[in-house]
Amino acid sequence: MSALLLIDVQYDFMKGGSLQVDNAEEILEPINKLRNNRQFDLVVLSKDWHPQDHVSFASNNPGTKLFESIAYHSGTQVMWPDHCVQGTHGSDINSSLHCESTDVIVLKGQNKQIDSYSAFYDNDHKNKTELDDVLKSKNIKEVYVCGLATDYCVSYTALDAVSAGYKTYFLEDASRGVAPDTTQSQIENMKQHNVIISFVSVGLLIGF
Ligand code: VGL
Ligand code: ZN
Repeated sequence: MSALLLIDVQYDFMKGGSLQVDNAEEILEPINKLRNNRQFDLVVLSKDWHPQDHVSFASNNPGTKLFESIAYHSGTQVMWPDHCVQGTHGSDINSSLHCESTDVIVLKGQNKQIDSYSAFYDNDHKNKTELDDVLKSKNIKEVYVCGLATDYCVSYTALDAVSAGYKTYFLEDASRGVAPDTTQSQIENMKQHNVIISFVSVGLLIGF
């Protein structure tokens, strides 16, 4: 059984959003094409879902600068602009993404004290979301991961998927990153950890 994991395809990560990722809109067409052409046993949509007082917002850490990394008990924490605040338009999934009523939504980043890039775990790996249980309950063995952003939530999710024992594909043309250097290094990191790097365009032509 296989699942498609669509990571954080939310307005705040796209054009006009508070943490916009370059060319993020370009992922909508390949993802929608993929869904029209291949039946997955399960489709999961993750949503970054922060309280307004979340630790990852520079606005909640006086004296810090946007995008700098600060030392934190769980490692380092990047100071992000306010984004994906629960219930705001920016936290909504882009309405051009083809969704179905059977899709499962997984929320992450709800604990104000710790960030959660992966859709499986908080960054300190102490608390998990329901994602692994949902996948196990449907007997999923293979996951295809894509969305926003490659260098953060997408790669962290793919790396946790490998650790949890899933055969894991990263779909590069259905993902975009925050910055070119971290995007490249995280793609290398995924390769080294047995994530299979693939493309929707290839999957549609010859199959994955
Ligand atoms: C993300 C930075 C902060 C992501 C979420 O979805 O990749 N990046 N929060
Ligand atoms: Zn976030």
